[in-house]
Amino acid sequence: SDSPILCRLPRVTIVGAGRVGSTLAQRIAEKNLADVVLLDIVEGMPQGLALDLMEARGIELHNRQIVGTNNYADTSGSQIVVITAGLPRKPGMSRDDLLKTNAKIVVEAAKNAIACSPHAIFIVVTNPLDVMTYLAWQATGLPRERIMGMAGVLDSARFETFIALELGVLPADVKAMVLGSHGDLMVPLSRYATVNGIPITELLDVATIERLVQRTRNGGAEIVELMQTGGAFFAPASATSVMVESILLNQSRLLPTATYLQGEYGLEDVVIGVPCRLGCGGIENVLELNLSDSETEALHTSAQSVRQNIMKAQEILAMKS
Ligand code: TXD
Repeated sequence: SDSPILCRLPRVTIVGAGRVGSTLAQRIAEKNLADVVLLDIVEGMPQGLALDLMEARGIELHNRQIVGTNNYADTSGSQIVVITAGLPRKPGMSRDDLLKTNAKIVVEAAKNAIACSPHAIFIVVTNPLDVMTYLAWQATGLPRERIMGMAGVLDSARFETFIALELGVLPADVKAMVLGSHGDLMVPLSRYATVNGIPITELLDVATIERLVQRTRNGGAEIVELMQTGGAFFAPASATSVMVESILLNQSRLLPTATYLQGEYGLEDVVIGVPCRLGCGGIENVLELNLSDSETEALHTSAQSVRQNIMKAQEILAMKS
């Protein structure tokens, strides 16, 4: 029923029309990247959001379709499926506390979506991110090139923001990469962070860099504590939109991406964030950096905690079926 696409406008399905999902729909439509299908279990809500976004088109000067639905049949033939369905954190919760509720939601969403869009590339956003990406990979049976998670682009943007604020420079001039799992064990690579090519180690002392790294690790929780009613969504939606853009426009951007590792960095059968080139085939290649011993150790510790949570999630899923 689904034929590979070419002559159609690109279509991106977003499962979960909550705060990240609806903001992402706006970004994708207003950047003129694709038509968007917003799907949620709540009846009427995605339809209302879609109508609202459609009514902004004349003002924002674009002509992309935004459809809201509760039915997977309306998502068929999507080039990209983004999964944001699930619960966000409340104050005091870790991302791992979301495991139980979100595992079932993500597996179900992934299975339903792949059935309607067998050629799609999947981007998982739901927390705990690395575990959910692994479960979605398993549930869809997709090759690893076509299923990935968003976290590193956001974590890197947070690190870049804090560096830019500290130095009083334009955020876009700061480049940094954060690897590892999306959580307290993320691995910000300070020695690779630069301001227009100048390493931040030339510009900031060790204690300051460590303070910025800590703030990055805590970046999600800092916002949850302030908002009290959910987590960040503007920067997460922006971060997801650049991954969507790099795939749809075949930009080959090198972005930190949660991917299923097959021996890279000495890790296998686990999902974790590493630099990946994203183009029209999804993940075009996984870049293996020459990490220092302490960076490798941090990455392995991070992977170990993801592994433990994958096992927990699998037990939970087995119990419910
Ligand atoms: O860096 C990252 N990966 C993240 C992840 C950055 C920000 C947010 N991150 C996580 O994304 C967050 O911890 C959550 O697990 C998800 C979604 O966050 P959001 O803030 O958008 O949560 P909302 O506003 O509660 O939206 C979730 C929606 C809501 O509308 C539910 O009705 C819907 O998901 N939902 C479902 N949709 C479809 N199908 C099912 N089964 C379903 N269950 C809930």
